[in-house]
Amino acid sequence: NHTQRISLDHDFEVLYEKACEAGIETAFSRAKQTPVPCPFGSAGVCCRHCLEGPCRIGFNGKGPQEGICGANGDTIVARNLLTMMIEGAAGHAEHGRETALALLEASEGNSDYQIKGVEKLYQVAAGLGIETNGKAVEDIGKQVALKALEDFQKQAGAMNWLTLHAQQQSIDKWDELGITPVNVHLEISKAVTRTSMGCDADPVNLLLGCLTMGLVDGFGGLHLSSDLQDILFGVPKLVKSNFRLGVIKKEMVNIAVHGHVPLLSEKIVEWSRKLSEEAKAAGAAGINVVGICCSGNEVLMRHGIPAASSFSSQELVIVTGMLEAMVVDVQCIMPGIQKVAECYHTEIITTLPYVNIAGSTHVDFHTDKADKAAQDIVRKAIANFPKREHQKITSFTGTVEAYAGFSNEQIIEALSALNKEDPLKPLLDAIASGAIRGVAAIVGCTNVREFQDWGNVTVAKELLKNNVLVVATGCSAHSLAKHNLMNMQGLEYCGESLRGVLKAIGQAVGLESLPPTLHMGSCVDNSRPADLLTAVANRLGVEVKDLPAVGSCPETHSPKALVIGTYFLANGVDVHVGVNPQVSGSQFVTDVLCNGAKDDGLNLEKLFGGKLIYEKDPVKAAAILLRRIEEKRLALGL
Ligand code: BF8
Ligand code: SF4
Repeated sequence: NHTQRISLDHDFEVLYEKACEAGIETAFSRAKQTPVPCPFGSAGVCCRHCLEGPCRIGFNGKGPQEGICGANGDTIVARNLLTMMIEGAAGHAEHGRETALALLEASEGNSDYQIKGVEKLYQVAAGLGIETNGKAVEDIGKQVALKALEDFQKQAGAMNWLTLHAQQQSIDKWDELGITPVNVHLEISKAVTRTSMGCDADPVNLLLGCLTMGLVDGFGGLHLSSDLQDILFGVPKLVKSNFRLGVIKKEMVNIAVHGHVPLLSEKIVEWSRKLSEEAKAAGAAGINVVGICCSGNEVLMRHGIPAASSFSSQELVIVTGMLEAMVVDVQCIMPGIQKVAECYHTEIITTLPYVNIAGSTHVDFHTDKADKAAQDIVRKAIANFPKREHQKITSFTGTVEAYAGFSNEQIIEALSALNKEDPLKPLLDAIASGAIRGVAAIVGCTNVREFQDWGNVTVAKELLKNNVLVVATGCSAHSLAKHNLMNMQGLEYCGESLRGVLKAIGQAVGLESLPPTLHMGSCVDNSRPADLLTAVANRLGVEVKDLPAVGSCPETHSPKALVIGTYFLANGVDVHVGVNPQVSGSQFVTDVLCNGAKDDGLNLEKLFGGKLIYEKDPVKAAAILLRRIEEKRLALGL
């Protein structure tokens, strides 16, 4: 019975108790104050798209069955779902656009950034049909950046990044359904329009709109961001680092980087190293940067920066009393951090003009003054070190080792050690022989209403036990790492044949083995598992939808996770969510999303080849995913 517990990670339970005793509110305590969420919102039947409402549809046919305007439950539920998709896709697309601008500025030389991933630049340029012969790196960088920005402007055709990464069969299907996105901003603006009062009132059409948002997210958000970040900062390579609260060091100036776009956190890492003498002059042993959420994943993947917390426990990191500054950029930043910080010496520093938190410090951050901003921020943290209240400190010694940095380039490099001519072959052979039954991406969040890490870890262990190769991104990667699933200890959870494959590949690159699960990065880096699947499908001459591959988001919290899932659904991959996706108020919408190909009526599986699986119990969810993997194997003749 976990009702009084908040996390599988004991350190956070210690801090939660401490916070409760000190009367400090956190998301966990606020969640306990409203144990039951609003039933109308939970079912997706509450509409507040105009001032005649809010309207809500009564349950079981009782009470109003239409809003004032006549919108029925199916329309309202589908429209609310699309609203969530828009929100998720907009966040990722804005991330992509900012990165594209950063690349343009770096290429034009008026920025504090340079292109570090030259090989990736050539590869992306070639994919986009950009001539590279005899051109300077900056020139090519500029052409690539302009092609990326076109995906926010062009008025006809398909998005450049979609054509760059999608399989032709998928594009044909999307064209036929009329869901292929033209440009990110056009599609988002169209989707906002169609959800507004008096526009789209056809639940089927609205759900197709959700799929367009999935494609906008997948290509304009995920792929575009990962590609351009790899170009700017380099492609991640195998690194070893640490997780859990022991990564916060009592003798050091501790700075947490939190948010998503790595432009800021890259510079914080750089300047923390450069300014360590100043920290020593202030009486500290040096400067220690730790990661939270996806910013944490980004700097872990490229610099081996240790990770302190995933989403749901972000406020509790401050309760250690040892954080001099928490620097944030955008997304998944709880406003609650400011009030918690006020109980300690911690300074919350916001950095983007459109993400401020009342009461916090703001240091304006832009690519042409990134070095200056990062120095200011690091110096603020150093200045806070002497302000620590020693009686309020709770320190932890435990850390868990974890391997990360599994970009596709790194995976291919490892596989090349086994087969230089045809690197994918060892992986395909393992799948064909059944040594690996299939591939699962465990992605997404931790959610304050869930027992932290439990769903993520349980689904992973169940799949590993059954010889499924597991890759992870986002906050779920934090969960897996903290519980030994990214170091060699966790190999004991793998089935024997999977363990054999991991060892063979790992030993080829000088490790004892690959870790049981492969950390592929942040949430935008869900582009990486997608690219891996596409490469495997192309090599086999099949479609992604045919592969024994699944996605699972056991502790979903963010609309971003829902829209990432929708991107995978549009590619025919089954997607599991462990948290209510808020569509139960419409049987029709539920059927379209969750029914199988053999069921009556229209549904996703019939159209694309995969479906949404909503299952709260992680053991049952894993069993369903395993069954789906076996079904796809069978259909492939394996
Ligand atoms: O983009 S996994 S809680 S931090 S939404 Fe947020 Fe979910 Fe974490 Fe990263 Ni992704
Ligand atoms: Fe009510 Fe229709 Fe307005 Fe929604 S759009 S609040 S259902 S009147």
